[in-house]
Amino acid sequence: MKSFPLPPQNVLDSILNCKRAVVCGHGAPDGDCVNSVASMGLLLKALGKEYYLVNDGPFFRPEVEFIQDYLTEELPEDILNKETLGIVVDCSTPSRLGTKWNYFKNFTLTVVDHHSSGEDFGDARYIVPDSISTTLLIYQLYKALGVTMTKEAAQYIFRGFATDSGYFKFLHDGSGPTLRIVADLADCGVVLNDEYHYISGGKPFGTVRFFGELLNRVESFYNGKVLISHEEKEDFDRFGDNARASDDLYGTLTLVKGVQVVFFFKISKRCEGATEVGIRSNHNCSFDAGKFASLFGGGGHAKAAGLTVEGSYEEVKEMILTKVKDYLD
Ligand SMILES: [Mn+2]
Repeated sequence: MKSFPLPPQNVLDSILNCKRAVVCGHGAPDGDCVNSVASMGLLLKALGKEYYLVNDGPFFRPEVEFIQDYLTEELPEDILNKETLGIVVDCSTPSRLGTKWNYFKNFTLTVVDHHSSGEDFGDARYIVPDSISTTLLIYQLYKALGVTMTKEAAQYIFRGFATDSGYFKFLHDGSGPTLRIVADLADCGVVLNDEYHYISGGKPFGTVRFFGELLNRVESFYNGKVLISHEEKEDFDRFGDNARASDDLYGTLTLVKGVQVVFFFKISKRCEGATEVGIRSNHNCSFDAGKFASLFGGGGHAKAAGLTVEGSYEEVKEMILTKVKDYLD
């Protein structure tokens, strides 16, 4: 990417001319999603707009919990019409808004997103698959609309970027424009060292033990091209409900020599009797995690994706391992 694609005029107009706005991202939000919602809220506030932030949740990760303090549970009946602008952020299909789509189907819609797959919905769209995070697109909206970037807004934008870039690890060639934005965010008061500890620090002790257990369970298939691990029901009691070790697991396993793809099997909290599978592919191989996930109704990016399917760990593992061999280099 030589330069960052700027927001289309109809997207800018939709925001400037709206009477009020409601902002929403996908359910079970990640860091990019909630920080997109938060920074978009501050933008609307700076423009003097009446606005509401909504999200279906759940909010499982510590770094996304803060957004709950800013969310509205029930929107007033009388704003559910075309005079209200619905701003969808970090979400490529209406269904991922969950129950909030019941609100959004009544609104005029603007979509701001960086997913490469999905549905072509909304009245105005600012879609940049080359942008590593949705928050960087919101940064562009601040610039284009001439809204001053406060330190708080800059922190939200940086945190979304940090989440989706694996704290800079996933940036590839042509990342100059992205890094120039990060430099600007630093000028706005973002301290990268502080942010690293804010985002990654404060782990419960159980997370370390859980990580050790998950490493013990790693199994290798297809000459080490596929590595898998899984969680078990008892883990929640042993290590604590909020012990999340998946990021550490992916970070470690994707660096193993010869590995192409890592699968982590989780017991679904959202869907009784289903298994969730996190997928991460190695930097140097052609395995497309998002495409593979879509075979099972999931989705995501080339290097990181996820899916949820009915069935026990053993059943889903068998299914995935059978299918994956056709996609290895
Ligand atoms: Mn994102």
